[in-house]
Amino acid sequence: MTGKPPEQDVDESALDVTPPKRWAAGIPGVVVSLKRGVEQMGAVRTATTLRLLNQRDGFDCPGCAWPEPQGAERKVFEFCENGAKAVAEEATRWRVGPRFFAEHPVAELAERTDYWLGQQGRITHPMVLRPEATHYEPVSWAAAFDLIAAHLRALSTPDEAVFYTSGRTSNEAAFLYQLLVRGFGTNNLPDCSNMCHESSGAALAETTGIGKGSVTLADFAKADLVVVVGQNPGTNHPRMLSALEEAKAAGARIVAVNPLPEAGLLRFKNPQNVRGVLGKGTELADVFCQIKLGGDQALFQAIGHLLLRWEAERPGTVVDQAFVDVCTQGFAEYAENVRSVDWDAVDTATGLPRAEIENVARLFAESERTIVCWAMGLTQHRHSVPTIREIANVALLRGMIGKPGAGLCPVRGHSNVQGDRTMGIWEKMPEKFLSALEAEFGISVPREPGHDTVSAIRAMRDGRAKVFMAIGGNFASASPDTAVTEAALRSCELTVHVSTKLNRSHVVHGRTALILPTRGRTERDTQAGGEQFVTVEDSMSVVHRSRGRLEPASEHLMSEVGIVCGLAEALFGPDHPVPWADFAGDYDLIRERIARVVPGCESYNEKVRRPDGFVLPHAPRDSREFTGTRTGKAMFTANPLTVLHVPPGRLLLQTLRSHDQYNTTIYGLDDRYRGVKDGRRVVFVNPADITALSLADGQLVDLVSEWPNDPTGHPERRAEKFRVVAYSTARGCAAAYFPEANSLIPLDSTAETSNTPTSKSVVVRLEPHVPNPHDPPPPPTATTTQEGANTRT
Ligand SMILES: Nc1nc2c(c(=O)[nH]1)N[C@H]1C(S)=C(S)[C@@H](COP(=O)(O)OP(=O)(O)OC[C@H]3O[C@@H](n4cnc5c(=O)[nH]c(N)nc54)[C@H](O)[C@@H]3O)O[C@H]1N2
Ligand SMILES: Nc1nc2c(c(=O)[nH]1)N[C@H]1C(S)=C(S)[C@@H](COP(=O)(O)OP(=O)(O)OC[C@H]3O[C@@H](n4cnc5c(=O)[nH]c(N)nc54)[C@H](O)[C@@H]3O)O[C@H]1N2
Ligand SMILES: [Mo]
Repeated sequence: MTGKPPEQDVDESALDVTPPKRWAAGIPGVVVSLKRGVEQMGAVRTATTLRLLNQRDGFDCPGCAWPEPQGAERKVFEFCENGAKAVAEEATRWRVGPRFFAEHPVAELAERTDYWLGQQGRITHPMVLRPEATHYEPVSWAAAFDLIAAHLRALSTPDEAVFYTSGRTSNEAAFLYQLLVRGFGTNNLPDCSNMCHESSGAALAETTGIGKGSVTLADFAKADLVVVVGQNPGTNHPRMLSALEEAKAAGARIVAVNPLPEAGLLRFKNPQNVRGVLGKGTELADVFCQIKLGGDQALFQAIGHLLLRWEAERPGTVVDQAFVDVCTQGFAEYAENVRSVDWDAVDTATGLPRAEIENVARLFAESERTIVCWAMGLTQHRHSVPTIREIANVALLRGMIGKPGAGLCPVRGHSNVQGDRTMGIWEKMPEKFLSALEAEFGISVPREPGHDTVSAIRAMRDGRAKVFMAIGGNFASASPDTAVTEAALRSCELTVHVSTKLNRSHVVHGRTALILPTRGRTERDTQAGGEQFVTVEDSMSVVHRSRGRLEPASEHLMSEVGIVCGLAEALFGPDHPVPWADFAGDYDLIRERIARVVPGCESYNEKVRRPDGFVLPHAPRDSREFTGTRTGKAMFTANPLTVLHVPPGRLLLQTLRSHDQYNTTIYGLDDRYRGVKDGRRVVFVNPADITALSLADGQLVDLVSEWPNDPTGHPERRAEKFRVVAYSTARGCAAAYFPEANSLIPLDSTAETSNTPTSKSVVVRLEPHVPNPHDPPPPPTATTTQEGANTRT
């Protein structure tokens, strides 16, 4: 056993700020990953565990959904710094058992940060918090399942229960979970994707007929232009940097579009090659467009406008007319819309010089093979869906879907979020899936769409939902409008969390609360039928096996599959048409059913046993067919331009991830690339805005979000005590970390069509913090940056 979890909680007064880095990974990344591993797992366990990470006979990284190389391309060490941290978190030797819960009343735990809670270790026993009790106490699995079943049966309709999923759940567990929920009688299956790539799914399903990306990993080495918009791969998808490096080596240009000059987009020191370790690394972005938050729709409209103008000047040189004629519809309406683009609006929305936009448009015009990648910078705005539609328009115009080295690439977050959706975790699965489920199992399932994340919170808040169950995730911290979400959870009769680690959702509980501890990806899963593996799908639709080898953190853990089956047996009794007990003993039996219900999964058991698994069909990618759209053709769309207007004296705030967290799991308090150390309550502001707002670098401020349209009559929300950090960000745009800033995001401020919270565009004012009697003494002042050190040069 090495070290101990922290006893003290975060002390923000230790915060230190230095100039940001201009390159990512390399040796410091390796050192950090090993250090974290050894601290939490010990040296031997670190070595054996990391060796299995992302290998064919090993387990899928619980970090991001970036794919593994196929065939001989796969390296002996196929992981990144942040993947190693994710593994260390799960494979930690620290434990949270009955004694811990006896020593810490829930009221005390509720005062702790997510960081402290997560660092305490793996949960070892099922625990219950009874009505009015002050402490969680151990409970048997059987009693826990009976308790949930009794609460569910007592509801006046199944729609009073909500079943959340986070994207780490395996395909097998997800398939059974949605079967349980639909068999019970509701489609209330919100998931983290509602807050994540829902906008991508909505826009792509409408325009290409399938809500998934059309690119494979091999396409990167063939591309001649890769555009990375609204994504920070150096932190959130570090293995993507290797793909970018490869693209670059093969001659591709890279364009980064981001309000922040993220280190990983600028230069990459690949820890896997000599040049990366000893040399200066590879310069990645050829062009960096420091765009304003929410300006991407305008940018892509302007690019479309220029492409059409150049086509008119030299017909036959820019538009892929053959593709447009054969494969698409709606071109005329689209062309009409962007022909009249309002350049003043483009200027206001993007803040980019006209020449820079022309330069990027020129790269699109000259490229034969373009890939556009994006993540949360595009999906979490009011106009996210039209923004992504606009990217699809440009790709269609140039015929960039369904050919090697080209395509649309929404880069997913959670390692199996895409697989969970394929397996039916969605509040509005299509009729075809639902009827296949009925035919396969001889049950009937409801058709009425269920709650997504935001509407689930409203339902709990308004007393229309009384039981909340989550398989993974941290709903309390990940959701918007923290005060509203927490009150919603607290108003439930029962909250149930299937979890590996302690988090805030366990201490913001219903009248009765259960924590059901589960095995993680890294752990061995032995059942009646022998040792099991599970399957997952990555961001590029590759489905493959994952098998852990470590001894489970405690003998009392159940697998997620086992938990779903146990609950189903308690709820439905022994005569149910679904053979739950058999499923729990042998996961091949679940996969046989998946093969018959889920499109593209025929012969599933055989195909997932192939060395690299198999790739799910994707008609646009495979054969340039767009059978999934309304018209059977790829759809151009004409979208009115949205320009976000920020009142004078206000900033537009985005909430993003530091380099030392996995969503609400806080690994540590440093954001190495951005130069922040030992603290998280910071707000990054452009130095010119700091001056214009009469603030000072290093000053403590309260962030007050303003949303006059709030339908619940709360136009303002306040988050206290953030330190101003002078930083290179687009003018008028600020940034703070998720989840600390979630309290500022109004529940009802969501994206059109996808209903995703607008976590990347919140209007805020910064008010100097007025010390109150509870504040600790102020820190010494010498630690913040020298004037301008963090700004773009
Ligand atoms: N280590 C680690 N890996 C992770 C995660 C993690 O927390 N930690 N989370 C996982 C999950 S669930 C997800 S969804 C992904 C998230 O991956 P990212 O989307 O990279 O995550 P964010 O930190 O939210 O970063 C958003 C990026 O978009 C930029 N941006 C914000 N608004 C705009 C905009 O309006 N326009 C443009 N052009 N850019 C904008 C921000 O400056 C930032 O660089 O990562 C996954 N991988
Ligand atoms: N303001 C703001 N809010 C955001 C975002 C943002 O950018 N800004 N991003 C959004 C995005 S993209 C996402 S995806 C969501 C994330 O929302 P969630 O997926 O709900 O949150 P996580 O923090 O990923 O969940 C972490 C918890 O999962 C549990 N866990 C970990 N591994 C396992 C496992 O193997 N099995 C089980 N059962 N449990 C496990 C642990 O108990 C851990 O505490 O947050 C969203 N919220
Ligand atoms: Mo995500």
